[in-house]
Amino acid sequence: MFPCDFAWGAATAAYQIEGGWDSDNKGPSIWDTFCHQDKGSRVSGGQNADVTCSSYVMWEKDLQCIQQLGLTHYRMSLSWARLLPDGTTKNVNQKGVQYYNKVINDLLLRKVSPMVTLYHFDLPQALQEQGGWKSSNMATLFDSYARFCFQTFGDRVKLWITINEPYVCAKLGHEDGVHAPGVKEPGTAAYLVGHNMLRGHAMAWHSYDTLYRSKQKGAVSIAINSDWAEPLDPSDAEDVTATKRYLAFTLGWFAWPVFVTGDYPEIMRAAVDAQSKKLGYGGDRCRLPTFSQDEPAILGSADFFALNYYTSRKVKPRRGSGQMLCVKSDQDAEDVMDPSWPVCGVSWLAVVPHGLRKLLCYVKETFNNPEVYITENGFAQTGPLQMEDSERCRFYQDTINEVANAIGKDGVNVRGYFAWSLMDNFEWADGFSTRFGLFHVDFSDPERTRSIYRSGREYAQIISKYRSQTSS
Ligand code: PNW
Repeated sequence: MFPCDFAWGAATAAYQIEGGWDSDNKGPSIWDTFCHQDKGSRVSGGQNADVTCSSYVMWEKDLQCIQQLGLTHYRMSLSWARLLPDGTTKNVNQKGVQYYNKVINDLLLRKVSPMVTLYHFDLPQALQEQGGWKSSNMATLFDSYARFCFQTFGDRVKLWITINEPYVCAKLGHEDGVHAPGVKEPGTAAYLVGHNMLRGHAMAWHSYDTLYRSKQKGAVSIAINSDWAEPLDPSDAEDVTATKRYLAFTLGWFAWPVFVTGDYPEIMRAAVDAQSKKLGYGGDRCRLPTFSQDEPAILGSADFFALNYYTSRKVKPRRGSGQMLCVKSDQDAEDVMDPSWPVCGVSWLAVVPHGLRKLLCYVKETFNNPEVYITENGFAQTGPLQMEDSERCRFYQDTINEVANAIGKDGVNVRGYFAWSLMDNFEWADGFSTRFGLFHVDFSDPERTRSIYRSGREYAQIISKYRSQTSS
């Protein structure tokens, strides 16, 4: 039921695992700044990822973990500021190039295909000082960085993700301010940031398409995160419409322009405009920008669908507080968890494996049956360490069954599955208190010893079982 060339993977991101935050000429990123500023008050326990898993030094240990799991693919990200310390191609850090060359070459030696994310939340601080993602310029700066990476690594890397989770960067980084760069400008900045990320993504995809594709023969997409959502009461028409709005403001915000029309979902634009009008915002100025016809087309700028799925929600209209200028008010949807869903580790993560199958069907139907890679999916542990993590084992068994059914019964063209994460790492504003790994990392040990969880052993067994079925 899994095709023989199915990608069995695990994922990480540069800032979360590398450490070496100022080693060998690396420039600071907005996450370095965010963690260091205000006496560390931005992140749980004042923690930072100055060292974290120390993969910048100990990457060979990661390779051993990857091999122990029997992965066919590994999703990693590049630190923009490690390669280009000031964010521009005027100044290339050869040490950074060497580092990623070593990792990529070693993966290939071990017959593991890299999937490389260009941008996973860590903008060079130098570019933030020029306005960051709120600035229109950022799209072309991102395109130059992307071209540099295609040129430098594209002979060996065949699967690219331009930007990871633009929703999280836009909303958590520029509306709620709980992620770097910590901007709190509700109702405006998130739309601008999302817009510039989509523009940058599309420029990079077109650069690949015209300059590199014929020679390098790879594929490029953007990783979009979304919950699955259902009406709280399916017989209530308002709940049904609120659910459509909920999905339009999460998955649709980024997937609709790329896969359907080249513009934002109509219900999203209508909702933002109606709310602006109601609050008397800005006269003719739209908070949700429009794409220029003179720039590379957004529509069609992806070779596959890259989906990050963690959880599900039940949805009803939002009551009260519609007077505020913010994304949540525009979206006008209240999301709740079904009391029957267990919640793991972090408060937002209700464990709903069957939601993934439903979301995959929705993606198939809404976005014209694309090839899909599940680029992230995982289960968090907090509190006392449990190496025998039976709940997480159950979670992976159930989830992979749902993926098998999506492929076998629903005909969704799923091409790969990446567990988040290869190993415990720096979980953004939660610091090290939240553990998503298939390997435990001992952060009190200078050697940063990696030890496999039971879920890691079981994931390895699942992979080996399905691979032997398809290869025989
Ligand atoms: C994703 N939320 O981010 C990221 O791509 C990973 O880097 C991260 O470690 C993983 O999910 C687990 O959280 C998210 O607050 C960060 O809803 C925050 C949220 C969702 C996803």
